[in-house]
Amino acid sequence: MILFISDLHLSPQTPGVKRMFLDFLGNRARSAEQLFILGDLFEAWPGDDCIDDPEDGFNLAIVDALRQLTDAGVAVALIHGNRDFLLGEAFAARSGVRLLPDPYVLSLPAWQFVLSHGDALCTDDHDYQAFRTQVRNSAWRTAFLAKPLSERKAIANALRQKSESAKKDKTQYLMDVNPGATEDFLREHGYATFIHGHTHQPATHDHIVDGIHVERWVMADWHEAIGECLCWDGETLTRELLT
Ligand code: LP5
Ligand code: MN
Repeated sequence: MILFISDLHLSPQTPGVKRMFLDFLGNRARSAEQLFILGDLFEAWPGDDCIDDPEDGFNLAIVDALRQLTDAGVAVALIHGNRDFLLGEAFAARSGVRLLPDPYVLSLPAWQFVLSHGDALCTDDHDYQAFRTQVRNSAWRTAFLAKPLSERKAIANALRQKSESAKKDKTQYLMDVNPGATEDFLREHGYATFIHGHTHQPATHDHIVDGIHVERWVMADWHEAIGECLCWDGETLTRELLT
């Protein structure tokens, strides 16, 4: 069995989500062979040195819980989100989680999936795409990570606030995937079943691309009392509610 989760936005401000996630890792996920995390596991990740932040043991507790799961033999893999694109090799080594490229094609004996966070397809949001190009650049990344952790945390907080206020002025279509870009994406990935998060608009969409039926599963973000995982049992994909 393979499980997929996305958009938990873990932070000390949402203890209910943390509790559900630790419960998920200790119970539901133990019976899986693989767990895929499709981005935005964390509310904001300012660099891997935040694991040992002396001011905050939150991230260490999450990394340790992931390590217990990977040590128990469950293969855990992660695609970066727009909040945690700075999760790096130190995080991977400490947690046992494998970092995947975005998009990632998951070829199984009975089915093909393509996995992504989903933000790259929100092509109508020009402000966001410009921001994304800037921060995903390796020179920018090196310069940012050279700043003290306290400064990076302050920048991340300021950007979160900026993002929340910018979103108030954006119409809904800007914050969803672009239909044409999505169709091209499905074609480029051989009409595989597409699973993504990011938009916080959970639904299962039916696309007809070049006369071929393709499913697109949008995962839900987690809230204090409710979360979601998708489960592939080898034949069917189903949504499971987590509480
Ligand atoms: O995240 P969410 O759901 O609120 O909205 C996203 C887009 N916003 C973002 C910004 C993140 O929320 C900020 C997270 C920072 C954590 C990273 C840690 C450290 C990195 C620091 C980087 C400097 O991704 C939002 C989309 C929305 O999804 C839907 O798709 O609309 O996009 C924006 O809000 C972007 C704004 O429109 C433009 C922001 C311009 C900011 C310019 C500052 C540049 C500073 C660069 C370097 C210091
Ligand atoms: Mn996102």
